[in-house]
Amino acid sequence: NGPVLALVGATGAVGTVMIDILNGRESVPWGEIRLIASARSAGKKITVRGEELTVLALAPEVFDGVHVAMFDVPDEISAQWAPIAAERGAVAVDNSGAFRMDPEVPLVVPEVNADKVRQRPRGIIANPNCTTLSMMAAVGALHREFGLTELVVASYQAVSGAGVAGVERLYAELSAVAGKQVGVTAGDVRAALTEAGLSQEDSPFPAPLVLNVVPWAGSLKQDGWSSEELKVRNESRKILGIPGLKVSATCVRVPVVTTHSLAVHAVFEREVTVEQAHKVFAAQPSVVLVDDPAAGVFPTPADVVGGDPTYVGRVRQALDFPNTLDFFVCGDNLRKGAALNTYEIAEALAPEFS
Ligand code: 11C
Repeated sequence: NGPVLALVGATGAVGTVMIDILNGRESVPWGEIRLIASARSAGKKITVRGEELTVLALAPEVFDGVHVAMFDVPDEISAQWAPIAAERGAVAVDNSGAFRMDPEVPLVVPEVNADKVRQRPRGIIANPNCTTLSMMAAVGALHREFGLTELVVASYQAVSGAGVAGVERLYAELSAVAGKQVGVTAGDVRAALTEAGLSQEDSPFPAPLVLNVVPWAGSLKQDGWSSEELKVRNESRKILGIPGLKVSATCVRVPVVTTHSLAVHAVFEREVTVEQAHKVFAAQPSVVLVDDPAAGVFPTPADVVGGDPTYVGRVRQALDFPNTLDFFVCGDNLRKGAALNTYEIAEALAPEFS
């Protein structure tokens, strides 16, 4: 009566969105759904598709009989447990960074490289980082038509990319400055946060987020690059299957709760017009074109959060560069950026076990 699906990390930020996605699907191919989390959350009851399920503690035996196991947990937990799930016979679909660049693990965005789900010698399939994912459906569609050669992007990343702690911090900072005339002299925002008892050391971000933008996401890597910027480069190359793709990214955190945005400058082998690009976007089912600046119509996080598609607008031809397009994309970092893409991979696997 259908394959068995497991969700590891069922009580976390992405796991919670995953349960919303499972509950929102018209139908699902699964005969059984198992919810798994740390021992701390085990025993919790969560209703999935009308059935009250008890969260199980992560242990090797919980993967027995599981066909597809989705992991929405930190890198170190995935690194340890996805291979255990695979040994027990499940295909592990992992949303962490632990396996993305492993040559024996496909990195899949179904709209771009769905065929790769069958090439999984380790029994593990990786889901990209939410920043890369937020632009991949749009960039992949353009690449198919015009042949991508270069990508220069700046991200505008939401705080939920840093998990529940990121969201709580932004709300706390908003309360601390509410009604205060700050943001007018250097350091006055920091002073207002300190006065409200919010120390910078306790924040998941390296500077105040409220009334601010912070040009940093992830950890420090070589030559001043952040881990997030290198992920955008390396993962884009792997997903698109262009090992020599030239990529440069600057990742920036902004005071948005959920939905990452990116300003993209894309260079192609062939000539491309805005009209042609609009046609390509309109033909891609998971992309919604929102591009009428004369009417004030373009994608913004506040207008698209909670949605599944990638929203694209501000499509222009760069005036001084041939064969290029500039555009702006917004994608919900917890849905398509994380849970939804993982679930789409799991659904693509289901027929193998039905
Ligand atoms: C952020 N993109 O916004 C990150 C979160 O590699 O899966 C996801 C990190 C990852 O902070």
